[in-house]
Amino acid sequence: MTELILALDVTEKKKALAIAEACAPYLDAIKLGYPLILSGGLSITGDLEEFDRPLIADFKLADIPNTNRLIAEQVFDAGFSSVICHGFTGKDAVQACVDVAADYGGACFVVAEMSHPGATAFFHGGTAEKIARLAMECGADGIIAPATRPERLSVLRGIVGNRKILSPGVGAQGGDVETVAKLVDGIIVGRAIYEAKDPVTAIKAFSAVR
Ligand code: NUP
Repeated sequence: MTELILALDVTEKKKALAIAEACAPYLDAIKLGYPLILSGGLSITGDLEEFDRPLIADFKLADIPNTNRLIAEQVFDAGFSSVICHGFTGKDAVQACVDVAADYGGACFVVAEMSHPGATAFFHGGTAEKIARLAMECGADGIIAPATRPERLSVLRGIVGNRKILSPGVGAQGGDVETVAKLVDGIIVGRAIYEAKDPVTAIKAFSAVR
């Protein structure tokens, strides 16, 4: 079954926690990024603990190996079970994230190709394929690849084999959940759930497709 990951980009802490609580029974993991961490503080990981769902840190680490390592250690110390890093920084920088994740018994996912329209300015001409290969060489647990371009998911699947593809871009960015769910290991959904009039009804609909 395809995992359902809630992108909790809600900048009002109380609202974020209420949505997480209501949606928790229907989701496999919660992804937090800068919007909520910068508004609610890193300690929100402690508040989310009671819903008993793995937390993914979407900080898209993109620094030198030492800085990536220091950030990744903070991420896992804060209670996250996975971290997302960029791959364009190269092997040593990605390896630093993968190694920290392994030390903590966690996972590292590498952004191979982004989902927004502008991403194709750089993620083209084989760049995403190169990053996906690099992620595999480093021993990453999987990649992030775009639900907005299902044909690219198939190409990248050929590189990552049975390692995971987590895919943002369904719903608000236009990706079709039925098409994408068959191609990936996890779909990442934000606005289509947390901006819905009734987030539980919305998440149930996504959950039913998997
Ligand atoms: O390529 C990417 N596209 C993307 O949307 C890589 C990501 N990490 N994301 C994240 O997925 C984005 O930052 C947001 O947290 C989530 C998608 O949210 P939404 O478009 O479903 O609201």
